[in-house]
Amino acid sequence: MIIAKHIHLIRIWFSMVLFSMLLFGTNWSNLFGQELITNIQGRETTSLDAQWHVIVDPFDTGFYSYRYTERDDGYFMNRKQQHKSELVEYNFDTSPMLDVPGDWNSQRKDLFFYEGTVWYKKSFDYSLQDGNRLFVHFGAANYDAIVYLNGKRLGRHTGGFTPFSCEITDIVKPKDNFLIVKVDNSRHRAGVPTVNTDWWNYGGLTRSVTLAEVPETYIEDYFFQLNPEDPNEVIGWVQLEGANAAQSVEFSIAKAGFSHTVQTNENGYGEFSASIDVELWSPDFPRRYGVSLHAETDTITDRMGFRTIQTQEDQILLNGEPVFLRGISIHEEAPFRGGRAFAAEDAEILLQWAKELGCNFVRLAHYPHNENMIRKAEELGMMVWGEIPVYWTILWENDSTYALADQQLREMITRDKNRASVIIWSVANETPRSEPRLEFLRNLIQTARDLDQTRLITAATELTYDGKTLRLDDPLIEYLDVIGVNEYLGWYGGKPDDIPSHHWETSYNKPLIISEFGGGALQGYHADEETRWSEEYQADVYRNQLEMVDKIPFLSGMTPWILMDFRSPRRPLPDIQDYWNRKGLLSERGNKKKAFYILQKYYRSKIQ
Ligand code: GCB
Repeated sequence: MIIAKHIHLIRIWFSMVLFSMLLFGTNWSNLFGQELITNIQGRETTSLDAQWHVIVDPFDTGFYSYRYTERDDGYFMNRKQQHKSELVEYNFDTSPMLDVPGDWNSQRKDLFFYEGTVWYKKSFDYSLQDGNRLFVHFGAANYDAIVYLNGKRLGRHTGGFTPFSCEITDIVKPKDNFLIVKVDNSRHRAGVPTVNTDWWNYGGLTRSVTLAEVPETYIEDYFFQLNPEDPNEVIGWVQLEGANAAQSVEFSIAKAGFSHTVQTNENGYGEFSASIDVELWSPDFPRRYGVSLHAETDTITDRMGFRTIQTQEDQILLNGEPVFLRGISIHEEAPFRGGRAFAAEDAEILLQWAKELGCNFVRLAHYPHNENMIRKAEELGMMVWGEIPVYWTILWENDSTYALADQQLREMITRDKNRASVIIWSVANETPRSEPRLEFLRNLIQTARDLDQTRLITAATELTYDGKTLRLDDPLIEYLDVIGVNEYLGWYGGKPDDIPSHHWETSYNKPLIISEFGGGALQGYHADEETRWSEEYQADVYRNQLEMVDKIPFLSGMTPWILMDFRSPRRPLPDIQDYWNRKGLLSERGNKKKAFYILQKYYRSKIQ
């Protein structure tokens, strides 16, 4: 199986890179990636979600000495005063607490704009069954995390939106373990994202922290997807990790009468393709099956849908049939409570609003959202665009920037590759044209294709505005399956009334998703259509945009900007924005604006 071979080679390459990073050390690297535990929800776990003690450390005093060298007695040692004369200038146990998961900015007023280090500490007891292994798994920490258990440094992870885990088998004790994480959300010019974004830099342990107990040789990862060319064939591979690497592993779906056993090699890897007969997943019929993997030493279960996604000329085909993607863009912000969303309940609210709007598709902008969102989408029948934060002005010629982007792409695909909801990977948003940028993105696209040949690849490109002609001519388009493009006629340029007189051109025979259009409105503010920030102005933008885009012959979908108002430091206008981007169709309190109903009416008319 060529697809699977490729993936295996990539995995070996990835391990080699990580190994050399471990040997030689770098500042930016993911030193956890060697343990890519996937499907964390399908494992035997203990949650560490709770209140954790925190120390806010703006000068990194717990990490650097006054000579600015790394301390070996830093806060990670969790020292306590032993004698009344002893000087210890911190104390986790008397320090305040924050909820994990959760960003710090929305939990404490004094941390609203904070960017820097916060130390987190959680104590726990654990009796590990003899012969088993234990991992600590972080759903995400924004942006840079260094993890210590019982004073020992376990590793470091950079990148705020993807999971990482590491083994603690040899360190964990039955009683009084202390897990300490230094989380730093400072922005970096060479980072991914870089310093300039239009969203809030929420810091902290923003997603769940979990202990996962597995057998000595366990199922580390697996892939199980339909062949996009043939819905009666499934492609699979499995990766075992541990001493007993060569085993037989049975993939089975009881409800579909499917069973196939594959033999893993001395590296724990085995791959196959097999005939299968399943009811296909779609937004109208989000059928999911219970899938089991039985190895000789481990078992894991999953619930997954099966579907195919392809393009044919300028159309997108779901299960072989043309589909129009009635979408909306979403940021990972919690309705009502505010801050970063992380819970299944947050996902349920956001996706139900999208359903009410008439959507069958959501763009999860501009970074990988939490896994609950992807799973809920699969359950509710919502197709998903997944994205990495290669946004605006990335340092295209910097090797460590590339490595960070590459790592986040791999981590996103590793986590979500078995979800039927995800149909498309996006590698970049609104990046300025240049040769180095093209090379950077072409390499990312190649990686995405090597890792997953069952989904489509896109990016939000930029248009050329030539009078009344909008030209899709970004050279990046050549390498994409689907053209994404952001366009803000009627908001950042021109009047809403002028929008419909524009027309679109392209020389590429590929489907188009308009990945953004929109305008801002303060919910509840009413005026005439010419008044900025009124619901009427925003509604007029939508009315005119829909009239224009409806005439684009190669249009396959759209994800207007955006479902709900979201926090942004770039939006200070008093009494209107107050640090909210107001382009939501709903306010952050869940109140619908007029434009919501305009898009809803349009989408209802599009339902075949
Ligand atoms: C864009 C960006 C998005 C912004 C949006 C805006 O083009 O992709 O991140 O939030 O415009 O509101 O200006």
